[in-house]
Amino acid sequence: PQVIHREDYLAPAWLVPEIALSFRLGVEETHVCSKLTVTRNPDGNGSDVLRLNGDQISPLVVKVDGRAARDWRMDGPDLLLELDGERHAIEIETLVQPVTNTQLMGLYASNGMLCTQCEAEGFRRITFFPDRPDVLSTYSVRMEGNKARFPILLSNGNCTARGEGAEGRHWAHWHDPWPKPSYLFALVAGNLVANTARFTTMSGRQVECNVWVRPGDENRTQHALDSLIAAMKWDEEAFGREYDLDLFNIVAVSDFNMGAMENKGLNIFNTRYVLAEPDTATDADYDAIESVVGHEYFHNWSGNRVTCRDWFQLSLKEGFTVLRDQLFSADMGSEAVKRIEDVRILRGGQFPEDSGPLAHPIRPDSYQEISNFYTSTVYNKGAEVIRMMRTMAGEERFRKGTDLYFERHDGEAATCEDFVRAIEDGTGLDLGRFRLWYSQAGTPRVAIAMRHEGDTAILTADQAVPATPGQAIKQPMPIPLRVALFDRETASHSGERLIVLDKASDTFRFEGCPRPPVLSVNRGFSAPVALEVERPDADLVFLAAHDDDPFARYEAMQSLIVRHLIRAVSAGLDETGLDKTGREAGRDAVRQACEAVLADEALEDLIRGELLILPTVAYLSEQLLVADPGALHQAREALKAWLGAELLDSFRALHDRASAVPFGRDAAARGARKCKAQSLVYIAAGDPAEGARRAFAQYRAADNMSDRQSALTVLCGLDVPEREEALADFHKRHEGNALVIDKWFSLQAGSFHPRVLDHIRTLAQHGDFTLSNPNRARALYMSAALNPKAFHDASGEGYAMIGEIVRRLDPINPQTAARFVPALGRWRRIEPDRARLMRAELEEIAALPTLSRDVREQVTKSLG
Ligand code: HT7
Ligand code: ZN
Repeated sequence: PQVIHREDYLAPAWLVPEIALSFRLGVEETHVCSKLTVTRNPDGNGSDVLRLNGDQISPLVVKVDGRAARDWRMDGPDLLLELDGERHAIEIETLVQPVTNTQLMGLYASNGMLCTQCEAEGFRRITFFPDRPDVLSTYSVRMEGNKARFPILLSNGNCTARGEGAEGRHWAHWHDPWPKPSYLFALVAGNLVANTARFTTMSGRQVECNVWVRPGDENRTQHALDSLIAAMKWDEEAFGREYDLDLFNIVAVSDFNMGAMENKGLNIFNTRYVLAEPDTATDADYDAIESVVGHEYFHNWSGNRVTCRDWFQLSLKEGFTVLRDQLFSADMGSEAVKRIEDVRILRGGQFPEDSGPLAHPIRPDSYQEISNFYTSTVYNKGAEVIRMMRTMAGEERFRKGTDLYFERHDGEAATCEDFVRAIEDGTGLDLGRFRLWYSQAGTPRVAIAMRHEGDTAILTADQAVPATPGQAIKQPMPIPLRVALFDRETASHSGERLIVLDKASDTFRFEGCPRPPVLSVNRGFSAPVALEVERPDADLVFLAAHDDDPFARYEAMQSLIVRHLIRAVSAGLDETGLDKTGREAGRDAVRQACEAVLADEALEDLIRGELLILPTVAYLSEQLLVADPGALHQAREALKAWLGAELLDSFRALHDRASAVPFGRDAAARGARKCKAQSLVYIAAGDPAEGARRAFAQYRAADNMSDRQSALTVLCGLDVPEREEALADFHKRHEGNALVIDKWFSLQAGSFHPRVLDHIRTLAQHGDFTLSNPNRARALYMSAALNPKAFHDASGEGYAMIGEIVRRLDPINPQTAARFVPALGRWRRIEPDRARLMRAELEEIAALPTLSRDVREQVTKSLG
C-alpha cells in the first residue's frame, strides 16, 4: 500500500486561481464541465507536469487553451498534463453516476436529491483537479437541471443569476468570492424548503440564514436555526470573527458519512444534527445540534478562511474548532456539565485509541487513507492540547494569540506550527517543549503523591508517556495542572494554583497548610492525562461532597468507583462487599459519596445527574493492562444493583420529585429529566419489578422524547412483558421518522438484556433495516460494538457480528465500514480467550481478496 509521509510535503508545481464548473444534473448521470485557469507556482519545484487527481472517473474531453490536448496521460487514477509557460486554460469534461455512489463521497443521490461531500478527497470523484488543500481557487458554478425534480439549486457563495430553460429545465449561477480548496466545494439540488432568519453582523451587514430540509420537516428546524444565529453572535464576541458572505445555507441530508460538513456558505448536515422537536429529540440531541451547528459555523474562520496546508495538519482546523464549539456550548448552557461530558467523550473514545494499535499523534506522520484520521485523537485530544495553551496563557492573552493567528494567516493554507508560533507570539508563552504534544502519541501517565511537613504540603509528580506504534521512546511534556488544597475542617481552600510539570519528575511546595490537606488536582481536567494519585478513599468521599470545582467532584466520584470496581474484579467480592482477603473493597465509600450527592440540596440537578453516571466498561478496561470485559461488566452491574437496593428510598424520592417537574427546556427542567433517568436506572437495578413499573408508567406519561427514551432504555434491559409493549408502541408512534426509528434500533442493540444478541440478529432482518444508510447501520451495529454485554459475549458472537458487518459494508461504504474495525483492534488489551476470537475476525477480514484502502489500513495496523 502507498504510504503518504508528512515530511515528503512538496508545494504544488501549478496553482489554480480560478475554476468555472458547469453541471448538467441528473440522478442517474450528471455531466460536469470544468474550466481551470492554471498558473505556474513561483514557490513550486518548476515541474511542467500538472497532476489532476481523479477517482473512478475518466475524461470525456481534455483541452488546453481551447484545443484538444495531446500531451496528457493517466497515472493510475490521475490525469497528468505537460505544460510549458506560465498560464493556461484547461477544459475537462466528465460524467458521474450519483445514484450508484454508495460511498457517499463526491456527488451522490440521497432521497432523490443530489448533494456532494468533498472532504477529504471527494472532489476528485467529480472532476479532475489538484485535489489538495493548499490549492485555493475562486469558484463560479453553473447548475442546470429539471425544475420539477430539482426546484432548489444551491452552491457556495452567492447566487448571481437564475433562469428558465427549455423542456422544464432551469439553471442557476453561483459565485464564491473567497478562494477555497476543493474540499470546501459543495452543491445541492432537490426539493427543499427553508426556515429563514436574518442576522446583522458586528459591522452592520445583513446575512440571510437558511436551514433547508425536505418538505414536512420544516417545523423541526427552529433549534438549528437559533443555534446558528447564536453561534454567529458568539464568534463575534468570543473570537472577534465576523461572517463574510450575504448568505449562509445549511442543508439536511439523510445519507451522510459523518456529522456535517463546513463547505463555504453551504454547510451540509446529517439530518440527525438538524431536526429536533421535543416529541422526537432528547435533551442530548438538542445539545448535539447546538454543538455541531456551532462547530461547522466556526470552521468559517478556523478551517475556511485559514485552511490546512496538507491533511497532516487536520488538527489545525479540527482541534481548534472543537475547542471553539466546546467553549460555545459551555457559554450557552452549563460550563461544568459541558466539561464533564467532554472529558467523558475523551476518555471513552480517545484514551483507548491512544493506548491501542491505531495510536497516532494529533499531527500524524503518515497515513494510507486520510479518512481514517478523522479520529478522536485529531479532534478531541487536538482540542485539549489547544485548551492547555489557553489555560497556561489565560483567556485574554490566548485571545491575543488567536487574533494574531487569524490576521497572519487569513487566506492561507497553514500548518500546526504556524498556529503554535502565533499563539507563542501573541501570548508571550514559550511553547518550545509544548510542541511535543503535536508529535508524540500516547496518554501521559502522571503519578502524584503528597506529604505534609510543618505547615507545608509537598507534592511530588512523575510523568511517563507510554510507547506507541512507531514511537518507542518519549520525552516528558509540559503538563499544566490546576491544584487546590482543601482544609478538611473548613472544607475550603485558599485559592487554586496552576503548576506546570515539564520534567519527568518534579516537586511543588504549598506553604500555609497547618493540617494535612485534601488534594484536588487536575481540576477542570486541565491536562489530558491519566492520573494516579495516592489518596485514601476518605479524601475522595470528601472531594465528592465538598469540592467547589464540579468537575473535581465528578472526578472524585469516578475515582472511587473505578478503584472499587478494579479491586472487585482483581480480588473477587462476596455479597458483604469484602474481597477474598477479607478487605473492604471501597464499596461503602462509593455509597457514602452517592448519598452526599443525592442529599446535597444546593447542587444543580444537571450536575447531580452527571455525578451519578457510572464509568463505562471501556473506561474501566483502560485502567488495566489486560482486561476481562465480562468480569468488569458484571462487577459494574453488581455495584449498580447494590447501590440501587441500598439507596432505594433516596432514588425513589429523586424519581418522584423529578417526575413532578413539568416539561421545559430550561436548565432546571432538563436537570430534573436527567435525574429522573439516572434514578430510574438505579431503581431498576436494585428492584427490577419496581423499576419495570416505574419505567412503564414514565413511558406512558412522557410528553417528550427524553423521558420516553430513558424509560424505554430501562425497559429494554429487563426481561418483562412491558418491554415488548413499549417497544411496539414506540415503533408505531414514530413510524416513518427515520431518526426516531434509529433510536429504536440503537436502544435495543445497546441494552444489557440477557438475550441482546438474539435481538440484534432479529433486528437485522427487520424491514426498516438497511446497511446502505450510515445512520441506520450505526444505530444497530455501532450500538452493538459499544455494548460490552453484546460485543464481548464470551461466545465470540459479538465479534463475529462486527467482523461480518465490516466485510459486508466495505464494498458499499468503506469509510463507514472502517469505523467498526477499532473495536476489534483492541484485542491485545483483552483477556486471552476473547483476544483470540477478536484476532480471528480481523484475520478473516484481512484474508478477503478485495478490500478498500480504508479497511485494509485499519485491519493491518490492528493485527500488526
Ligand atoms: N470537516 C468535516 C469532515 C467530514 C468528513 C470527512 C471524511 C468523510 C466525510 C466527511 N464529512 C465531514 C466535518 C467536521 O469536522 O466539521
Ligand atoms: Zn470540524
